[in-house]
Amino acid sequence: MKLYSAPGTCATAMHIALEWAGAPFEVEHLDFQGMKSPEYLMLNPAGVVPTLVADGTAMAEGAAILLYLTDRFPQAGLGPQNGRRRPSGATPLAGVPEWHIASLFLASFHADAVYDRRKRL
Ligand SMILES: N[C@@H](CCC(=O)N[C@@H](CS)C(=O)NCC(=O)O)C(=O)O
Repeated sequence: MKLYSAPGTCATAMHIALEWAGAPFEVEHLDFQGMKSPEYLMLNPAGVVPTLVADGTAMAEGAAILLYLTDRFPQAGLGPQNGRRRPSGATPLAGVPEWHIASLFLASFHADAVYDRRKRL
């Protein structure tokens, strides 16, 4: 799998999810110019990150990528735990950013604080 990302963006959440999934992957960091290159626009017509290429298919939208990784690597426990259920209904993606992206954002932005706290314990 290959993730197209850019440092400091929302795509960091997908990078973390790939690490947690434990699957082999590579990351290509793009700058804003690279996101608008004809080659990249073929993968993601919106010209934004993230894009995940898996099994020869390019996937856009961070929430969709997280759901894909959650389902493809169930052993990684990326989804809701302890009996909680993934939001469902007419708009199954609607609740995902709340419980998944937000937590991953927190984890990525506050990783140093978390590690420091662990060290102090
Ligand atoms: N709806 C998209 C939004 C992606 C998005 O806006 N990505 C930003 C970084 S967080 C980006 O690549 N911006 C570059 C630009 O707008 O040119 C998703 O959730 O994946």
